[in-house]
Formats: sequence, structure tokens, C-alpha cells
Amino acid sequence: MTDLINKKEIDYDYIVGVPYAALPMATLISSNLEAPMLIKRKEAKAYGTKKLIEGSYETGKKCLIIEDVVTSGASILETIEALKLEGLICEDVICALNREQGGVERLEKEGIRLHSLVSMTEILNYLVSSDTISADRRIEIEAMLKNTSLANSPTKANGATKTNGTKSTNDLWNLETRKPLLECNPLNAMVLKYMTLKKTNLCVAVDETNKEKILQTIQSIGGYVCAIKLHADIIDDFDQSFIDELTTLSKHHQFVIFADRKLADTGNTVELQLTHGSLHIADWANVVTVHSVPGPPILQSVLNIIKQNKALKGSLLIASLSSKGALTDAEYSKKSLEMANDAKNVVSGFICQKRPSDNPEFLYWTPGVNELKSTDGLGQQWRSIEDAIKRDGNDIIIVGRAITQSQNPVEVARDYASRAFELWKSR
Ligand code: 5IU
Repeated sequence: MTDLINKKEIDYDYIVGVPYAALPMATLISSNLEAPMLIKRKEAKAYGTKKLIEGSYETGKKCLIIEDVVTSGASILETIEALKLEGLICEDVICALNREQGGVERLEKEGIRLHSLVSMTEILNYLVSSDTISADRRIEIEAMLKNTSLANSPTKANGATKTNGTKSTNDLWNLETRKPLLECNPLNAMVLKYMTLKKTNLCVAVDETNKEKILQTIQSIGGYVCAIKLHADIIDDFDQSFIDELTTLSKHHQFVIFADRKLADTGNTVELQLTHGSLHIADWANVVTVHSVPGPPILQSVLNIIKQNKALKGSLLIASLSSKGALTDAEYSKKSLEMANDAKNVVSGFICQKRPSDNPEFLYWTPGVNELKSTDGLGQQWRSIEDAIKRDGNDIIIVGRAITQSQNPVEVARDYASRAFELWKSR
């Protein structure tokens, strides 16, 4: 840190550590630089001088602030305020680690420059390049850091908070804590209601091509699912009567209607695809899948339609696919996550293989689940319920043929639902 101060040719008269953690650092720096040090007390003494700033100083002189870790910059600003009251000037802060959680921007607004020895990005780059952590873990850590809204507002959730106001990862995944966060999103509120009421985190993919067969299947397994996923474009006789019966079944059995449309076009086309043509998805589906490949504008278009108060309440961004050789690598997932973080009113969660983030505000849906087979010979990759939920951290399993093509779809659906729900609750 001393070298950095010299290299940057920072102009200062006194060294001041932010109490208390940075005081030993400030002491060493002051000794190394042979520069006078001042100490800011946390509280003014009740006796003696009653001063907040200790040391020998003259007004109008410059202080160089020393801090260990900068998160929001709040304690630095507190220190600077006390120094300013004594007529001292503070324009530069040296810290060991910049956690990149808004501190730089907050200090900049007050005309203060932050110089850091290392940033969180540099640490993560090193950890990934030295193979100490995986690229996926990096994405999770970055999501936690980015989720400053949680770190700064413990009132948003009811669970126990640590003394610094942040929550531990386990607290965040506790359903009680997570519930109010998920309920901020209309689609997630609906899904969570059905999940907890019916004790199921199973979504069945009914990939049949005939409306009668689809409705029959839904009628028989509807009690065990929180959602039914459809590919409307493969239904030969798709029409309004199908929509009406599907909607009635969804109200009766209480499940979400999920159109796996995988939107991937420019904004105007996406709006038309959601509202026009023979499928006019937004009129009957509660949630639709969206590819992140066209970039953020696609989400604005989906939002425009959600705002029209139709059946459509939210979307799921595809962070990764289950098919062999999918191009959705860690970098792609990370970029999808960034898009979602900037559009939480549109994106309710993700379709993913491994959960791309530790943000509990999203729901993580995963296809590629089958207890008996690992592939269909057409590129699909299946894994067990346990791997999907425990190992890969997902919330909802999307199961197709393992249920719909089994001898007894009702029994298998019941079994998948109860196993998946137990695993989810015990996570
Ligand atoms: N689906 C996948 N993998 C993906 C995505 C969607 O399997 O990555 I994105 C769809 C395809 C099918 C259902 O409708 O999920 C899974 O059905 P099976 O369990 O029958 O493979």
C-alpha cells in the first residue's frame, strides 16, 4: 500500500485509518512513509478532551484515508465527515481490497478517489486461472456480490441477519427467508403458492401432438405438478377450445401453464410472436422461455406484453441447455445472469442445468431429468432427480418422457413429485 501511495504521487499531510480494522495498517504506513498519523475515534471520549480526532493537526491540511476492505464506502464517509468538521481536506482513500459493491461510485459522488491494491475481479480472475475455483463458482460469487440490494436491506426478508446486515448463503435458501423475495415477482408468487400448497416442484413436459391426448394426460397428473410445459407448435389441432379446456384444468388443479416457445428474435417480432398468429401465447400461457442470445432488448419486448395484463406473468431465461454439445458455456450463462439481474420484473428465473447464480429471488427450472435412462439417442442428456436438485442446485424439475411415456404416468408423477420435493426441502 505504501508503494501504491508513492506510485500514485498522492498529496497528503496526515495518514488516517478508518477505525478499527485499518488502524494497524495506517500505523505501519505512517511509520514507513514517516508521515504523521491522526486517529478518529468511533465515539468521542466522555472525559478529557472529548475530541473525535486525536493527534496534532492544522486545518486546511490533507488527510489520506486508509481502509482494509471497501464494500459500500459507508464507514469511510463517516470518518471523512468527522475530519471535515475539523476543517481537514479528504480527497483520497487507499484500501487493500475493493469488493466492487458500489463503494467506488458512492465515494466518487462525494469527490473522493478510491485507490485499491486489489479488486474482487482480480482475485476471482486469479482463483479461476489457477484452477482454485470453477468458472461456475465465480459466477455464483459475482451474483452474491452484485446482489447488494440484499446486503443493504435486511428488512426485505425476515430471517436472521448477521451483525453486518448481510445473510449467510444457507439463510438465503431457507424457504421462510426466500418466500418474500420470490413473492416480489408475480409469476414466482403463483408458482411458489402451488409448490407449497401441493408439495410439488415437478413440472411435466407434455410433448404430445394431439390436444385430446394432452388434456387427458394433464387431467390425470394435474394434482402432482406445479406447472405443465407445452410446445404449442407441435399440436396438430391447437385451437381456442384447447386453450379453454387447458385454462379450466389449470384453475382446477392449480398449476402454471408454461409455453416453451424459446423466443429468440428481435423485439418487434417477439412482441408479435407473443400476441398474434395461431398460438397468441400471451393470452393463455403464464410463463414463456426466452433465449438470451438476442441480448437485453428481447426482455423489454417481453415486458411490454406482460404489462398488457394478459395471462403472461413472467419469463424464464435460458442459461444453459441439456443437449449434448450445447453452446451455452459458463460465459454464456454468466451473461444471461447479467441480463436477468437488470430485468427482474421480466425474468422470473432460469432454465438451466447447474444453477447459474446464488440469487434466491429467481427460481431455477431444470430439464434433463430421468431416473431410468441417461440419453434418448437424440442428444438429450438426463440425470437423476437428486443430481438435478442437490448437486446442481435447482428448484423445479422439468420431466417429460420419463412420466408421459411410462406404463403408469400417474404413479410415476406422484413418485417424482414427492422425491423431488423432499430433496428440495432438505437442501
Ligand atoms: N428442454 C430440454 N432441455 C433444454 C431445454 C428444454 O429437454 O435444455 I431449454 C425441454 C424439451 C422437452 C423437455 O420438452 O424439456 C424435456 O423432456 P424429456 O424429459 O422428455 O427429455
